[in-house]
Amino acid sequence: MSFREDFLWGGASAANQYEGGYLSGGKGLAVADALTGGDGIHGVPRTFIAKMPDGTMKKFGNMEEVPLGAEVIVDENTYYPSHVATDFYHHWKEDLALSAEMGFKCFRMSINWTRIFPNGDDETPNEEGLQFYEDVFKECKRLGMEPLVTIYHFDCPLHLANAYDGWVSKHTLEAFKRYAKLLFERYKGLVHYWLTINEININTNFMMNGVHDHISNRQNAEQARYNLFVGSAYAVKVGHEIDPENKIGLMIAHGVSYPYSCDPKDVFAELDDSRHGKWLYGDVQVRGKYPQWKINELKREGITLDKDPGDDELLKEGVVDFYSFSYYSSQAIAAKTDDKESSAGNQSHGVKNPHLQASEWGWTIDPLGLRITLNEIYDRYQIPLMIVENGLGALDKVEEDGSVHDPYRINYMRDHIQMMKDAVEIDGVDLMGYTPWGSIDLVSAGTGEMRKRYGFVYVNMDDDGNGDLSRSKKDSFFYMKKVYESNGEDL
Ligand code: P53
Repeated sequence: MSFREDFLWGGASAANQYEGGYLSGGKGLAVADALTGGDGIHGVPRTFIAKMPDGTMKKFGNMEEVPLGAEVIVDENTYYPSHVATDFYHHWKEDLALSAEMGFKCFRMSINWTRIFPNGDDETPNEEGLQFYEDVFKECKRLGMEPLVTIYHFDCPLHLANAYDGWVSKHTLEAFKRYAKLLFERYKGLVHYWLTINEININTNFMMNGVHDHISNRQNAEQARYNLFVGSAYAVKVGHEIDPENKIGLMIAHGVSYPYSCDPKDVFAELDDSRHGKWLYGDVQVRGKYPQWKINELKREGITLDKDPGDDELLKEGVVDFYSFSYYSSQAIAAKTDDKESSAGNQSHGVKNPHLQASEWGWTIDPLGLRITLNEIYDRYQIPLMIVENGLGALDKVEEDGSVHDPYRINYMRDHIQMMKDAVEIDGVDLMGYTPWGSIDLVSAGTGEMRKRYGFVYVNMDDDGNGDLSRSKKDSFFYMKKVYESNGEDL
């Protein structure tokens, strides 16, 4: 058995990195709109500018350090990559046509919360924003592509971050519930595939999510995590009530972790890291409750979650239909890390794996790790899986004739799709679809760079905002088209 006949081949994007039009059509400010670009290769982080309670301005490398009471602002004289991004807002017809030409059956995108509720918690929604997405979804359908819609992808409204400490607060949770419910009502019949919270496992630590004091204040971090779980469960429940046809998934940042050695201490370190970093999130959203080790941990640390009546039932009722995840790389985990080189990538801990090569940004390239990941998840939960992000962030060179030769990306795609095929054909994993990341170039979430490109379509835009935003096909465009049109047979 090869890939299903109805396999959802496609590509993935997120509004905060792709859409631009940051104040167009009534949109309000999101945290991402206040984050400057960084320099990933040279390790320069993205920054926020905040107005301090005493009126002075200060720069911060992380929301963690911005004190509550300070106001993160958008400074007129600073360049922010999300403001134009790669301008899906004005190029959506062209981009969807290019995607359909590549053979997409599915297009993953997210809705910008602040395009619907400019402050996150407004009384009435912004009709112009709602209409924008309706037009986009209709065009997807017309082109034979199922929209796969992420409700929340790194775009906490700036107002909720500044005034309410983002997801730490129940106010944010309640605002999210209203927002999610409205989307299900409005797009009923038009959208059938949904993801609740992008990479929920990195959401409390990631700087775009509006939580200020999450590293030193464990109580706040755990409450924010809990509120995200409740918000996700509510979305699943209400989404099913509004339309039983809806298929609603969770979304977790994966990447397999290997014990650095067969020393049981390394093996335990890996177990502990993986259950904190990944399995907790799957367990809550697939099994509907916190695992016992986590309950014990909270108790031991004296952390009490602020729960509302009915929450336990809600977590049970809001279990997902499918399990989606991002996969870019793997990491090695050691009990003792001080004598080893640390690894880069989108996962927090880890040491350098001597067996693997890495990308220009230091993310290891590990196709077999994808087959391992698919098996680990499927063995554990036995529900359908979907890979909703995968790909190689690389420096591309435009030739004089405008072409982009990206054999490194083609090799990465081929090797990973082969592993998906093995997982499906040999291991019997139930895989629904594959939407590689940033199929049309967009801004990097981690570094804010443009030059860290994932796309099969090149967008003429650089790190300083120069470029006419024109689109052109890379060599990988033609490769992916061949793969998709052969339902993954012709690699
Ligand atoms: P970039 C951090 C940790 C885990 C996943 O990443 C991450 C990040 C951000 O780096 O991002 C996911 O753009 C995410 C996308 C993001 C993609 O991976 O830093 O869902 O928004 O763009 C790739 O290379």
